[in-house]
Amino acid sequence: MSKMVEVYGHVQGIRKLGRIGFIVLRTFDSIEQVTVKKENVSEETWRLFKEELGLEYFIRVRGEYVESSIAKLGREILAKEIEVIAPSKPLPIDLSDKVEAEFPTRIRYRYLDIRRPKVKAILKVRSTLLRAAREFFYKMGFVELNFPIIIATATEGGANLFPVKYFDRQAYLAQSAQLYKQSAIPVFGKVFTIGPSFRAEKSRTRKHLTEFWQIDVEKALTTPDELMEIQFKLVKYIHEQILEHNERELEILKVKLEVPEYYHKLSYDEALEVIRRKGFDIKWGEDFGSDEERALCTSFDQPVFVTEFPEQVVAFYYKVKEDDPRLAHRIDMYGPGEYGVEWSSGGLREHDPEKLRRRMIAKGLNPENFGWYLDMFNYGFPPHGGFGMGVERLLQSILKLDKIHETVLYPRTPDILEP
Ligand code: AMO
Repeated sequence: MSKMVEVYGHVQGIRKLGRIGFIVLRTFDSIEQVTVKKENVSEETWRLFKEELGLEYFIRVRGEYVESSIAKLGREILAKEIEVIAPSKPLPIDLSDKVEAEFPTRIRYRYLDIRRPKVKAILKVRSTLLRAAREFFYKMGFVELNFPIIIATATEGGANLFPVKYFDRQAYLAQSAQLYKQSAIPVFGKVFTIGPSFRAEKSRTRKHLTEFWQIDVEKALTTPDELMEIQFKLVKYIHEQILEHNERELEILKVKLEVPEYYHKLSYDEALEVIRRKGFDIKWGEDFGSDEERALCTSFDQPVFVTEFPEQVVAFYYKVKEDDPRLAHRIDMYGPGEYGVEWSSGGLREHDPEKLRRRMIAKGLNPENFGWYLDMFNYGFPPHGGFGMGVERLLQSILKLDKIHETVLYPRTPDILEP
């Protein structure tokens, strides 16, 4: 095997011995081993290699591929010529994955941190997750839509809105696509979007971001069972696609991915029992906090759906159960195990404008702020339901990451606004 090649990449590692040396070259899609021998290169290339070249220099290497039993790819490049395209300052953080800098330092230099193989691997898996979700819904005949980000009202309750000055009016960043995805139901029947949500929550936890992405889905004439089935199949397909396309990334991240085989379905009351058995004193009518959620997730090794939440903990747009008005048709999905978190929330929606108006008032919201939303239900609005799945939380569970921040290129939290 001998073939002349020209490769561009960053110097990820460099080792200089007497008349020979090695470069680990990180190209955009692989890691190449480059061997530089004094007798094979010009004086200028040898000088450059010995005296100038440093970590993260972006270089062009011309040489030939030769077989190698020690290189990972089974080949190495025997350099003939090296050219520096762009030099690099000495690095403020280690990028080798060997010594990980403290988290705040990594974030400060996130534009360099993302060059680390581990971070790159996470972001590549994220890309597969998004493509798989999109593919899944296209195959099922859903229409992909885009909803406004600058909006006039709260969609998930008023507490955690980011205000935006909109000329002489007050606007907000969307907490979700909720009201808008519902508005498209009479037209398309099956819609989805993959887009950002913004929440001004001062939660400094391993699973909260102020800007996160949702796979937001809405379907006419659906049932709780169908919504669970769709979500389970979606998550399964995402796992399968990651297994198929990200073997190398999973190896870098040392993750053994297991495709979900089936799911558990518990009522809220049954979930309370599981949580109480783990020693938590949660009262009927309370939503699950982080500790309760953890107790639930670690009780299972397959995804779990919890259905029929108490009416007082669900948002105004959920449908109350007709035969038991203490309960509403909300369904949450949880990932299993140590890294399990709430993957999604969803359920059936109320489409009777008068009932909706009353629920808004009961929940302390002013129906006047929801004029167009309430009005749209007066024009032949089909019954419907849907869900919003958190992209970062799902990825965090899949890749068994301690911090959700690792799943985004540039995380946003109460403390992080730059870069
Ligand atoms: P909810 O507010 O439960 O529901 O959000 C849906 C999913 O989004 C993820 N998520 C978050 N991820 C990171 N940081 C956060 N601060 C954060 N908050 C939520 C979670 C959660 O399950 N409109 C409804 C969905 C629907 O009913 O269709 C909604 O927004 O994974």
